[in-house]
Amino acid sequence: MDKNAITEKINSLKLKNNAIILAHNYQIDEVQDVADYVGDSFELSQIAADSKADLILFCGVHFMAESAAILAPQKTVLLPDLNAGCPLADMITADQLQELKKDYPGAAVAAYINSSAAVKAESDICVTSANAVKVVNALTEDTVLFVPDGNLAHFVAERTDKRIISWQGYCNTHHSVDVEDVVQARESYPGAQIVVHPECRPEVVAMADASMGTGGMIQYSRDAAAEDIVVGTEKGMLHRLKKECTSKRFHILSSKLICPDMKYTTLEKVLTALEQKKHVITVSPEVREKAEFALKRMLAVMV
Ligand code: CIZ
Repeated sequence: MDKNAITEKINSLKLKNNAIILAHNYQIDEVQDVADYVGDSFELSQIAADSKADLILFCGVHFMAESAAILAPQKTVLLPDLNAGCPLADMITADQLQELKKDYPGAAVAAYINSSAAVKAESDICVTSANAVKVVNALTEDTVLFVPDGNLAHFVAERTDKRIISWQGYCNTHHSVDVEDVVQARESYPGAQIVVHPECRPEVVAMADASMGTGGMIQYSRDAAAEDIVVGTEKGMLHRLKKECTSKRFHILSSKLICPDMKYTTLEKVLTALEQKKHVITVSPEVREKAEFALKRMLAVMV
C-alpha cells in the first residue's frame, strides 16, 4: 500500500474510533505528519488528558504512553510498537530508588519524566527538561534526589542553591555528543547559534549558546538573530523546526543524534495499531495514583 492509501485508512479509522494520534518531536517525519498533535512528552500527555477522544495512539516510547495512561485513565492508550522503550528510563528501578531514599531521609525526590510509572510513584514530584530548574527551586526541601538523568541533574545543580544528589543515568543519544562535535559545528556554520538539550554532557552544554527542552527550541529559533541554527537534540526535531520556523536554516549538531527507539514507529505500524487496537498501555491503579500525584504536583508549580 502506498503512503497516501495508508494515511487515508488511518484517517478513516481515527474517525470511526474517536481516536487521536499524538507524536513525539523525535518521531520520523511521516509519523509526525499523520499526527493530530506533535510535541514533547508532557505536552502530549496533557493533550491526552484534556481530549474528548476515547482512543489515544501515542507515537513515542513506552514511558510517554504510560504518562498519558496515568493522566487519562478513562481512555485507551495505544503504543504502536512495544519495543519502543527508553534506556535512560530503564537506568533506575523503583527498588533502587527506594534504597537511595533510605540514605537521604528528609530529601525530596524529583523524577525526570523519562522514568517508569513505578519510579514516578516513588517520587515526590516530576520534572521535564523545560521546567526542571523551576520545579526544583519550588521545593521546600534543601536536598533533592534527582533521577535518573545525571546530565540534567548537573544542569539543574548549576542553577539552584539546593543540594542535588544525582543518579548517574544518561540518554545514550544525547550523551554521545562531544566537545569535538561543537568545535566542528562552529567551523562548519560560522555565525550560527547552537542550541542543545540539557541531556547532553555538561561540557557540551557549556559550549552551546543555549540549552533547553524541545518545546523551547521552536521559540528560541524564531527569536534567534542568526539565520543558521545548529540543533543538539534528536534529529526528528528538525522536521518540526523546519515546518514551524521557515525563515531559518537548521543543521543537526551530530549524525549520532538518532534515537533507535523513537524510530520503531512507522506509518504501517500506526495503521496496524489502529486496526488491531494494540498495544494497550496500562498502569496498575496503585502505581497510577501515586505517579499521578507526582505529575500533578509538577503542574501545580507551573501555574
Ligand atoms: O520530555 C520530552 O519529551 C523529552 C524526552 C525531551 C524534550 O525535551 O522534549
